[in-house]
Amino acid sequence: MKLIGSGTSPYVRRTRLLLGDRPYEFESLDIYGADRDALRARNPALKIPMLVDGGRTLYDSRVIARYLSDKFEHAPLSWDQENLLTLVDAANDSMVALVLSHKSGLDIHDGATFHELQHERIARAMTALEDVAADGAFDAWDYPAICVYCLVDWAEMREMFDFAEHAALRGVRERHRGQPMVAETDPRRAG
Ligand SMILES: N[C@@H](CCC(=O)N[C@@H](CS)C(=O)NCC(=O)O)C(=O)O
Repeated sequence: MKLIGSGTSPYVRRTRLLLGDRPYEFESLDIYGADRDALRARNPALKIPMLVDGGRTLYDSRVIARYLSDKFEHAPLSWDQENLLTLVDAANDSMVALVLSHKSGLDIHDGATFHELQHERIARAMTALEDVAADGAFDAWDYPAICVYCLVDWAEMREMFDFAEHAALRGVRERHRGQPMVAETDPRRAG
């Protein structure tokens, strides 16, 4: 298997944490710079991660997780867990959109409808995740916990969210920071 991604993407990191110590090759792409053509050649959606296995290329971390779950005969996620992943992805996608807006020179606090919709979605989704985290939904190191860990750690690194009022989400990070491959995949280590 080959995983194509980057050292900073939270979606790539969750896939690396799911793969753990299984053997695979990791190829890092600079998707907004030197490796843009390589990305264009491999994924018309122009996003990372991608997983290549045999003759098949899979796009999207959630599809990759489903594929790996089938391949390694893990129990499927429950519908409640799928909903939690949708909340994680909603918050993370909106944060990525705001980071790109900021990198484009826009003021993400200018009151523009596009920016306000992202801020509102992030606030709602993070509050919902905080509530279930407080009830122990991410206490076990399973795929939903991995995705929450990657979101919280990346949001903190990018200064995209103030966790002062979200003690349970901070707790998920503290609880799992020693899990296998977490230190090795820290986005702060990527150039
Ligand atoms: N739903 C996708 C989201 C992946 C995603 O947004 N990746 C970002 C990197 S963190 C990306 O490739 N962004 C490129 C872009 O938005 O142009 C997944 O779960 O894999």
